[in-house]
Amino acid sequence: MSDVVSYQREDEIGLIVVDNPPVNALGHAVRQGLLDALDQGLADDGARALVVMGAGRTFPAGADIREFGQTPKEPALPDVINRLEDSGKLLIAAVHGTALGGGMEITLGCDYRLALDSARMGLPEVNLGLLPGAGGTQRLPRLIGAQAALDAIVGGKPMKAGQLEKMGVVDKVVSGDLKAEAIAYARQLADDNAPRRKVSELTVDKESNTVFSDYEQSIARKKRGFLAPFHCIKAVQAATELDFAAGQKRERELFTELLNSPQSAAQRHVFFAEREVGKVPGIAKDTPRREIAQVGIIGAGTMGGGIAMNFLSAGIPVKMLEMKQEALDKGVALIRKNYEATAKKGRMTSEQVERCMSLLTTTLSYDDLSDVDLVIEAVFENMKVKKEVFGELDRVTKPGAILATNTSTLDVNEIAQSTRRPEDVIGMHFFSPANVMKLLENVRGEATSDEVIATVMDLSKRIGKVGVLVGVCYGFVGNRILHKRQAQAISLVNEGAAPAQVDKVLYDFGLPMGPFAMADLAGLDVGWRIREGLRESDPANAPERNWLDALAEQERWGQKTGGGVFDYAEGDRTPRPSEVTAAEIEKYRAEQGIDTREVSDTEILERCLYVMVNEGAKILEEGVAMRPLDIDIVWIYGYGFPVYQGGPMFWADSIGLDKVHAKIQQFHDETGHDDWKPAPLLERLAKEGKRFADL
Ligand code: T1G
Repeated sequence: MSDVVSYQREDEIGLIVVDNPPVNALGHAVRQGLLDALDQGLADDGARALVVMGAGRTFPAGADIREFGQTPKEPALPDVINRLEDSGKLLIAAVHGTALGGGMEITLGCDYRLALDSARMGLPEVNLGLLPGAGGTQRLPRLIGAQAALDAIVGGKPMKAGQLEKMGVVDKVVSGDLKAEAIAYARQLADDNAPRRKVSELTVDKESNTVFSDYEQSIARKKRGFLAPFHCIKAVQAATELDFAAGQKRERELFTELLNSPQSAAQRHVFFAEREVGKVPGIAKDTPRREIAQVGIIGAGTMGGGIAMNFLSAGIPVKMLEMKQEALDKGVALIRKNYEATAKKGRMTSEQVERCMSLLTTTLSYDDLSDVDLVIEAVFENMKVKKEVFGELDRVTKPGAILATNTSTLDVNEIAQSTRRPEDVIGMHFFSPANVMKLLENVRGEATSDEVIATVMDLSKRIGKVGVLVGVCYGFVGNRILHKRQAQAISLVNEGAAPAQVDKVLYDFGLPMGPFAMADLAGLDVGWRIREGLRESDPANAPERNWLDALAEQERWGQKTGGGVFDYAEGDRTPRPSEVTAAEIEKYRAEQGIDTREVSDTEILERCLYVMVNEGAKILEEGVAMRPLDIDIVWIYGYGFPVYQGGPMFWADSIGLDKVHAKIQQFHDETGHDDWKPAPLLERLAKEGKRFADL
């Protein structure tokens, strides 16, 4: 008998129990164990019906993702489920926790499905660049029709037990003791001589002849560049055109194509990376955490308000401080406006809006922050102002309170040194809009204690963020790499490319927008003011004036002024090439005596991405990022790097570091520019034929 699947009989009912912590993943041993337990149950004359269930926290949550990419071992899951469905006894699935992917497919191979009211089921394979490969694309449409199956499979979102009962997937929803409920239900079915119900023998309702082409069109924009969603549609279509066996064969072909695709390898990398970033090497699992029951926010501007919403939405009371009442009123009004907009879209109830707003209080006095557990400062990006704020916080907050700064560029160590408790100071760099963007760069200072780091990393999850721990340097991980890419984009235009050409190359690569459309969204004035500041404070090292400065000086600040690098029609965010910009670029090239040349799309892609990889390697050498996967997650959740490319460091591995290094060396030989000086780490890995993933 396998040690991950057991069989026992209780009250004339055979129980097949999967026990493979943490999530009962359907690895090889579990698949074999299921067949062995099934055979035992079928041979057990005392068992009138069989129940399949999971031990621990959940029904099987899918295939073992770690096995993908390895040589597959028999029995394969589709065969296991076909055996379950063809077995000679009534089979009931009893679901708790999250029956996902292959787990849900097992339930579809059973005659009846019972679920706890807290359970969820779904087919999220598309999020791994895959499709349900164990009969899910053939059985689910037979149960709920093609349209609803497409929503479930292409959407990949888990569904609640109650919703599934309404859809006819779950037959009974229970609460309390699942095993007892399952045995009682199985006995009832046996007593009632309930019929076997093979889902594979059902036919699929196809709502219309265009349901599949319509669906493809409906996701074309949102799923641009992805492979899996469109393979999912093809598989469900096969269910409506072929008999079950042929459909399952087609499903397997499409599944195998995806499994062997670079996209799925990238998305599986991201699945594990997203979980790994939360673990901080060197900080023990049992490091004490501080309780965060109340939070103070300094600054009620766009960032302060967005940050506050994360805590309010997580049920954590917030005290918001400002210097003037009208700034507070404006900040509170913006928070309410954002919540009401979400409610209008049906993603919140008005009760939930009121509950969040009821957790928000405001103050004009620092003394009112004496009882909070954490304060996050989100004031003007100026060191003098930051130090004044932290001086006040140091004076009023209780011992053990965590003092965090939302700075995106300033030195966290210098801010910490302006207090008597630098060990309690940390950076919490939210991304705008802070209530929407999932990424949170948590910045550890030289003195930041393990307790503060562990507390803030856990808190990141609690407020629905992906927290990545980074070190102190200019721009931390995300912006530092972004600055290098933007610099390359500008150089490429100086040398002959058009801004629209550069943007199209990166857009086609899968980024939500190119460098110049992004600059127009953020506002050309932001970068210009920082450069002007440097030109005043440090003229010797200040950046040279370029055509972007010329645009900013003409108040072409981007979308907000109807024109920046690109032109924007009233109420339309579509970037259109601008004659003003073209003229400024021409003027700049002439002033610099630049002989322009044809710039290829390949060169644009290589220069914009390889400079990111090289900077990423330097960041790893300096310890500003702990692992390459931290950089990948920062860029995926903070800058829209396509998940199906896996992040800049994973992508570089997929290209081959020897090839990346050789090109970087060539760019360095050609330009002599420091940004192209190959990072020693990259050089070493390339020479040793290794990958960043081997670090
Ligand atoms: N395989 C291997 N490891 C898994 C796993 C899986 N399916 N799911 C979770 N883990 C690990 C995870 O890495 C972590 O490890 C620990 O379990 C706890 O997870 C044929 C092709 C179930 C909702 O996509 O969505 O079936 O970090 O931190 O927040 O059609 O995990 O502790 O070392 O995420 O409570 C389809 C994936 C597979 C579900 C729990 N299934 N898992 O969330 O804990 S493809 C999925 C999840 C498939 C078939 C196809 C979540 C969860 P560690 P966690 P959680």
